[in-house]
Amino acid sequence: MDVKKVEDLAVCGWPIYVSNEISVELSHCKTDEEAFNQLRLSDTYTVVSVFGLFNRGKTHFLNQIGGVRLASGKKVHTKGLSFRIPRREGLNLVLLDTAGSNSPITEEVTEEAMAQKRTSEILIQELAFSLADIMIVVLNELTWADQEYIKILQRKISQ
Ligand SMILES: Nc1nc2c(ncn2[C@@H]2O[C@H](COP(=O)(O)OP(=O)(O)O)[C@@H](O)[C@H]2O)c(=O)[nH]1
Ligand SMILES: [Mg+2]
Repeated sequence: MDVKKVEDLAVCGWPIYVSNEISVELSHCKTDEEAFNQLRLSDTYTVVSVFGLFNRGKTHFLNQIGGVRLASGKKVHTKGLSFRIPRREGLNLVLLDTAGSNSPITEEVTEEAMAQKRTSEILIQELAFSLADIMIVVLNELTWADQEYIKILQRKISQ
């Protein structure tokens, strides 16, 4: 789900992209119910959300633990919120990847673009936080920005 701007929700919504693998699998389904049954999704999931600043290796880590292939790399930026369900028997897990905080603005850097970036990052973090059953923070190298980020998460957990 590509959460670029909070304001888009009132105008055009946020686009949801489905992996090629799932698109092919659902191509013959005519209704949402048929699609749901085809995916054999469970009613209950444990959501594992990965947090951390931009470019710390969140997507790389999820790919390693989940046996999934989400796009990862210095030039590939995870869009908003990225959900992946490793479809293994008896494993009701949702892996939730986030765009991460502090990623660069990809359009003209104006005051407005910075404010929009800040609010959309806060929203993404809030959504991932409220959905999470298990939280993993990926650090890689530890900077004071990471320490501050952890403090904010700790404060939110204890609220
Ligand atoms: N070899 C190795 N590469 C890593 C590790 N963590 C991150 N990277 C690399 O660092 C880059 C950024 O990782 P990515 O997962 O896209 O960062 P994200 O923005 O936090 O999701 C990618 O090129 C990864 O392959 C790690 O533990 N080992
Ligand atoms: Mg990523």
